[in-house]
Amino acid sequence: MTEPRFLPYQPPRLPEEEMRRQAHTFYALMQARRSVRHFAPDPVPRALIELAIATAGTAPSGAHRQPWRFVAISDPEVKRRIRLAAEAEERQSYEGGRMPPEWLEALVPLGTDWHKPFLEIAPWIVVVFEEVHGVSADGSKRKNYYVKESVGIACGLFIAALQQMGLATLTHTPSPMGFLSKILGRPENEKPYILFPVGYPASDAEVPNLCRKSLDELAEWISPVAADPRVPTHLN
Ligand code: IYR
Repeated sequence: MTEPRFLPYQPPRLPEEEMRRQAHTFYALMQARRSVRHFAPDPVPRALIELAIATAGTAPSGAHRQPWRFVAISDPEVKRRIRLAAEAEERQSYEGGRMPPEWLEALVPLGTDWHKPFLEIAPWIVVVFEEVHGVSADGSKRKNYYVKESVGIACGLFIAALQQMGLATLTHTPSPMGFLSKILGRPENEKPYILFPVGYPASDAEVPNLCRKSLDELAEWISPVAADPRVPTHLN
């Protein structure tokens, strides 16, 4: 058993006005984000992808196991193999009866189909693997905790980091994703979690006309009875 060890943690407290300003700026940045399926082929420096992955790696994780692995691909040959394998699976899903009519109906507003040209056009594909269990020095299995939650949070930070640097991405989950383990030669304790094409949006990129839920629709407040029953929103 290792003993717990602690360090002081005293990040500076900002004046409330400054907190509000920074929160608004970040909210506006994230509100402007859209999932993109039309990418420009322009290259993106590896250093930027490194920073986005490093940012993702700051996520909290169950028992601090950090159960994630990011595989970043810019090799056109490997991107092509991923595209072909993803399209073969997606074709089965869309046209081979694997997706029930209700699901296909739900995707109509997104305009998606089995063609995935972005997997070749985007300069980078980042495939995130969840580490289902760790492997100790003696080769035995080491349990991980809250793996899906931890990797999901890491992916959220990855998306935010890309948005902050003006890059676009898409949360893509070709299904099933086993082909990614094979093409990328990943060990048995890693399972594909999500795939992100990353790049600049194409100059003629379009996105579906969707609305996000308003704050009223997505939040509930449990406040003391004396509090103002209709507090004005601070989002404007
Ligand atoms: N994986 C398919 C289908 C798909 C599923 C959901 I849920 C989406 O939000 C979008 C697409 C595809 O990528 O086309």
